[in-house]
Amino acid sequence: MTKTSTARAAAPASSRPAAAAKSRSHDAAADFRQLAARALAQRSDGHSAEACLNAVAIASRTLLADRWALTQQADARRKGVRRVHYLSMEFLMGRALGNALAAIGMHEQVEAALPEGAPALGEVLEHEPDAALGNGGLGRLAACFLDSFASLGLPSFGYGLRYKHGMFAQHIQDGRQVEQPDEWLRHGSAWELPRHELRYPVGFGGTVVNEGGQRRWVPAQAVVAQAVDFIVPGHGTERVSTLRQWQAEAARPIDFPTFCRGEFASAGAHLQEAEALNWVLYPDDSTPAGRELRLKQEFLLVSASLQDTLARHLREFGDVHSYGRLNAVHLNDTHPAMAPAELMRLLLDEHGLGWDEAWKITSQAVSYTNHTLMPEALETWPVSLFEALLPRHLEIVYEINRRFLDEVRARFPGDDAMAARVSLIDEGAHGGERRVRMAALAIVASHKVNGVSALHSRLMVETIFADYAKLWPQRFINVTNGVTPRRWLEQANPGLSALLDKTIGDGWRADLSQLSELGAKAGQKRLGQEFMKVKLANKQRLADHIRRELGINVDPHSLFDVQIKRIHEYKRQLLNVLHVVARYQAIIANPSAHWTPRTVIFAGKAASAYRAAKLVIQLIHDVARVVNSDPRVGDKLKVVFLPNYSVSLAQIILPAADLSEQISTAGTEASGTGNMKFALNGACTIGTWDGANIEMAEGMDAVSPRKDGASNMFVFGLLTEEVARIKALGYDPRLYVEENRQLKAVLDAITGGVFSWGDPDRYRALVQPLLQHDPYLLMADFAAYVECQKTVDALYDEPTAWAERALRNIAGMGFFSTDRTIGEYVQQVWAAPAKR
Ligand code: 26V
Repeated sequence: MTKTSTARAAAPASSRPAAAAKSRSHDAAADFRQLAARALAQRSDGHSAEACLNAVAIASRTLLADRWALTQQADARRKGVRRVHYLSMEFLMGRALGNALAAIGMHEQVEAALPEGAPALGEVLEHEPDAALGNGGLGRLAACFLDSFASLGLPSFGYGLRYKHGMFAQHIQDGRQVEQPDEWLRHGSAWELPRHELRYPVGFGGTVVNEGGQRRWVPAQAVVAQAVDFIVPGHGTERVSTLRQWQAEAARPIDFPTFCRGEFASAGAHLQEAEALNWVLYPDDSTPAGRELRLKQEFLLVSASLQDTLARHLREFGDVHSYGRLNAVHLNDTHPAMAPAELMRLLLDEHGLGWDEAWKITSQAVSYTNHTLMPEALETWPVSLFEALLPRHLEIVYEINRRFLDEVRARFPGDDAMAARVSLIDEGAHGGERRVRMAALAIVASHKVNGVSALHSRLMVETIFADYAKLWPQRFINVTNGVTPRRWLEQANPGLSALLDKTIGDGWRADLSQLSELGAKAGQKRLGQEFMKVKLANKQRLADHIRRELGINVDPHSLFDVQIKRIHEYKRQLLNVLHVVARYQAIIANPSAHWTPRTVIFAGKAASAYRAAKLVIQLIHDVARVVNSDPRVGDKLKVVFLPNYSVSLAQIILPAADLSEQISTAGTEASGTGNMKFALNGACTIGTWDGANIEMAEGMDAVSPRKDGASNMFVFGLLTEEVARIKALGYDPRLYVEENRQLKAVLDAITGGVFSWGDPDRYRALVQPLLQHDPYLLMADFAAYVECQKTVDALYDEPTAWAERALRNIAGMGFFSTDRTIGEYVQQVWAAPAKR
């Protein structure tokens, strides 16, 4: 394999529309209108929003399907092109129609196609349910990647599962979270393109037999994976990408004789069993129940996707030997980490390759991104379960491990502890069960492993993966996350987009680094005023939404202080609440003093089994009830929890935020991507020196003319190394409470029942741990956080200075586009030849 052939391989195709495409556009517009009109005429429900949505989606899908065919033909012609396959259990896509119309430029056609009496386009768009097939940051990142794949013209496929129920719907009853199934497919999805020609068998269980020296897996259960495509439109290009999602179906129809005997349930039991694989998206920290189903889901994704890539490769090239050179298989976290074992099985058992060649191909193809340093979040599977479901894969894992540990022992002779630490098998010391370590499998099989921010990637090789980094230092790299500016600025914030277009031109959509041009203009008073006007309009829109949803009146002139993300102890929503309570107490102690009015807004879901996170949601509601109804407080402080956080809700909240809360304990948030979306929309950040906050602050300073070391971010709290040192010395949170009267008063109020109708027990499970272990150091960071919030108030009291700071934040965000992120993956991961 030559280096040039690989380097050429993953290079994005031209992303600008060809001249011929322009001349076709008139026909395309007419076709589009006709398609929409026909689809609408075929409906039985007149011109309802639902009908209009469906009709416009069908027209868009048809146009995109044509583009899909042209893209595939072009890629197949570019012999030697390396395709990227992004395997992910989660794609948090949100709504599709607004994005599609922006991408294909058919807004006007839709306005023309909607008949008299139909709802306005805005209302039609809001009728689309979110495709919430992801939990949070990891899934949304995958969705942003698809947008960049398409917009950069990268030959690529996203592979996922077609969950019937995505992220649960969050309802709030008496201040408590109640989960309901998400029924996003209730009315079908006009976007889906079932590919009935693409069906692959996927097995589970059974035995392994020897046939003339060749191992062969004979599964006990077999399902069929059916491909259902979602076409991802590119912006500024006619190229598209594909999200291919697998639907499991029974391999056999109902058992007819059984049915005829009247035993209906048992006649179709295997149908039910197959379809159950697609029932739900598992929340990230789920309970042990359903673990087997989860492992089956992961294998379904891996097996069907790899068979699909192999089939395409064989169709185009005729032989399997060049697979590794021409296919990148990327693992989004360890959820698809069974891929190397399955690829080895397919190459060894189905295609008859020898071990060495199969392993070379596998490691050329596979790469892996780690998304968390939390040791408890690193996936492992009990060997017993693994063996029962995937006996041939366990054999292969053992053989990979045997060869790997030989290499380790050769390089670190006598260091048995090292071999035990890096082994793919956790031998289950202290009576624990033996388990397969999926991160180890992913690392050993990959030619590149990356973290998602500079800090995270450094900590990854210094902590959880230190041993592997000693073995293969070149394998570990950083690729800092990003977000797509199309969804998160152009579509979410039309007002700010127009202001940017006027100020620096419209090139930022395809080249976000152009935002830096705003740096030199951030101090212009007129621009600052125009920015504040746009922000106020966005805040008014959110205030209207809050009034409609919750019946709470908030003042759009108050500082909108926002924390929206999954509820997790390490993200420290509780620290935010402690500040709110401190502020409330200070206000009622001195109501006539000057207070910068604030509206503190929360949104986020707690995993259904996560007690502490659910208690935080309840506490927010209890505090909100007391604060919002206290006449001494009035507009000085309001607290709002917006239920059922989602991509589309984020698109309303983010443009309206003044202050972005990114306050995780240093060293715990791998990157964060919400932090980037806020800053892009002109919110200032209050944050710890964690994840991508660090690079964001550096980006903002780089566009700042003042090089006096003053940060454009409100940074507070302990650094990662300080957190580690304090913990090593024996952290005692009580010392911080004893020293800080304000903190003590806050905790006393919560435990004294001030917010819980006098019930002192309600929040014991939240507050007690703060005084005992406080693993996320809320007590240690509280004073610095409250001080920092005072500097926020002071700046907000100076609108000109605030606007300048916000504009500088936007100017510093040029680096954080997924276009840049994907460019780095292409250069450093997907085009890189595997050097073993
Ligand atoms: C999962 C779990 C499960 C067990 C309990 C603790 C725990 C903690 C975290 C997680 C999240 C797992 C993976 C994940 O979603 N990571 C997120 O990935 C984003 C995209 O790279 C990144 O921006 C977020 O910082 C990171 O948390």
